[in-house]
Amino acid sequence: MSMKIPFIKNNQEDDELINLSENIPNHVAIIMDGNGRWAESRRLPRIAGHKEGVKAVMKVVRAANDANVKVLTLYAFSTENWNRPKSEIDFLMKLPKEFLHIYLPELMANNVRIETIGNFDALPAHTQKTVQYAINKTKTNDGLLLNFALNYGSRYEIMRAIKQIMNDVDGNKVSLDSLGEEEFSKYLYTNGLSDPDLLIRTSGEKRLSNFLLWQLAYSEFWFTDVLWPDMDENTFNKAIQDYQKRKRRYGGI
Ligand code: V07
Repeated sequence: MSMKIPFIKNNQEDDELINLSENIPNHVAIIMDGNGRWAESRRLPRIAGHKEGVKAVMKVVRAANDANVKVLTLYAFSTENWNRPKSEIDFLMKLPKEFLHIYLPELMANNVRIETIGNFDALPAHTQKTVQYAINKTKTNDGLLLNFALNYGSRYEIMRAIKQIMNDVDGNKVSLDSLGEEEFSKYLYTNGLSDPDLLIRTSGEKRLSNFLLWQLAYSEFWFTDVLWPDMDENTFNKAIQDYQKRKRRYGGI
């Protein structure tokens, strides 16, 4: 990974230098949108956009690691994505293997830990096997947590939490009177993680699309027209700088 640069020049609007080491978001979540559009604009099949998107994932992992971000949660496959053509789903389900085949050595060398959130058991067996291998292999790494949302849907996650809570109330493991927000959070896939400080969505769409509805309650949102396969270290750093400026404004008032 590239060397850390302590000061980088801010965008053109003002000539201020922003210290990249201050007010770094602990947890960044990203909706990786625009792969299909990227491909279509090049008269390529949609899957060519997904393939190109894999490279952008690694660029952002490097940038997040360099910026000292602790958790990076990436929306790789939603519960709604099952409505896509079978051929596209089959292709998407092979991407974890493609990604890990190329990049797992670099992730290991940089102490990155891989985890997932979502309905893991409903993924194809071959995908589960590949991803589980990477989770096991990286489980003692104590650097960046690279958290893939795979077969993730926020409403499903919340319903699942409610059902588990009702079960635990039945079994006297939890009492409804003592159930608060913090206790409720423990029933979500993100148990143990702090909420995202910053949400990024690419390709100009400004929707949550069933991503981390509970967890994003207080997060800063940052949108860009850049399509996911064109995402790089520079655009990621812009998002971080914008976040830093917002935080500094709060501090000044
Ligand atoms: C997927 C590539 C990025 C653009 C958005 C959708 C397509 C990386 C992974 C992955 C998942 C688990 C893992 C290692 C890598 C991935 C899917 C789609 C389903 F352990 N990219 N990527 N998984 N896309």
